[in-house]
Amino acid sequence: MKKFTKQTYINWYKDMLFWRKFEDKLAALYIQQKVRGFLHLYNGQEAVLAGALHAMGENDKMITAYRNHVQPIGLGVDPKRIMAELLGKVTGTSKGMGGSMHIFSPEHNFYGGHGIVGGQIPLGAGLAFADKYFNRDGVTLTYFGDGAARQGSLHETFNMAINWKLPVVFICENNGYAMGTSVERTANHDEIWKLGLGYEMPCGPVDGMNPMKVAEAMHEAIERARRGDGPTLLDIKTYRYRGHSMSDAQKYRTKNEVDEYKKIDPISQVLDIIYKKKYASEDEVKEWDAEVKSKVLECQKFAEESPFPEKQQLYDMVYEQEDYPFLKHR
Ligand SMILES: Cc1ncc(C[n+]2csc(CCOP(=O)(O)OP(=O)(O)O)c2C)c(N)n1
Ligand SMILES: [Mg+2]
Repeated sequence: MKKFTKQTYINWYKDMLFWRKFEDKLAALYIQQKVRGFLHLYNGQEAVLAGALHAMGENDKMITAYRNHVQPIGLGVDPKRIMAELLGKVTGTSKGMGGSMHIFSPEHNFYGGHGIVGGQIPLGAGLAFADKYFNRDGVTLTYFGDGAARQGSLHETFNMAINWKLPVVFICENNGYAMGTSVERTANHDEIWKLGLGYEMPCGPVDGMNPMKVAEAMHEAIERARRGDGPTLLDIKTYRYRGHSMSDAQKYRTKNEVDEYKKIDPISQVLDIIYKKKYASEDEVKEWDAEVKSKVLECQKFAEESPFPEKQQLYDMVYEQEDYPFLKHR
């Protein structure tokens, strides 16, 4: 695996801070009703992405659910286009037609952005099947939540993926809750990684607040998939600081619980290493913080100044079959 160097920690700090501030801005824009519909934020879970990116290869892909704004940024999509998408603007990644839950950019190996809980699990295996079938070097990182882990399609997918040794890594981003339902309440035991055992699929728990631990586990799983030994299930234990979506009164947990997780926040963990190893001074860190702030403002400016799509675009984006029987073509 690539070593963890001074640059790794600096990049992790800047990237994770940018993702968090980018989403804090989205939350503010949501309250101003500039972002409409749903908005599910990633705050707290950043180490899961930072660690994965460290271990991924050039042709590896990512697919996830609706908590999907920062992964494409990590894969190289221009964050201005993502903010524009959330504001419904024509300059967005899907010309403003997808919105918060449907960021998509196959050019950057990012396959969404899915609103149906667990719906992306079989799709991830499908992407991996295509890579195997066409002899392409590529591993698909298939993310889903702890709630999605209770969907039946997960079992059908696990069975096929291990039977055909597909190049896929199944990543349960276990943030403890599915909306307001805790993991403990959804099954007889709460160790989601054990779901792999019934399929003899390599599996295990991972500390999801620490990007180094995530990178190590991802590296092992990705390399296993790449050499043809099939899937792995990682149960990455993480936490979201904000509610499930913007409309969540959070009655199912205490403020104290949230504060306990903030003590092991991934961004502060990385900053501690930077200071301990004397990779940067406080003044340098302040400069990075200012850079992040102005990058977020640039995204906001771009998104707010971009136009909404023309009404005609609605018709350009609808599937239409001119000779479809029974319906009179318009
Ligand atoms: C098939 C389906 N059932 C229910 C919902 C409503 N719903 C949206 S998110 C969610 C919770 C999912 O929780 P989890 O998989 O843990 O992901 P997290 O939000 O914690 O990232 C539910 C039940 C849905 N979108 N799709
Ligand atoms: Mg969850």
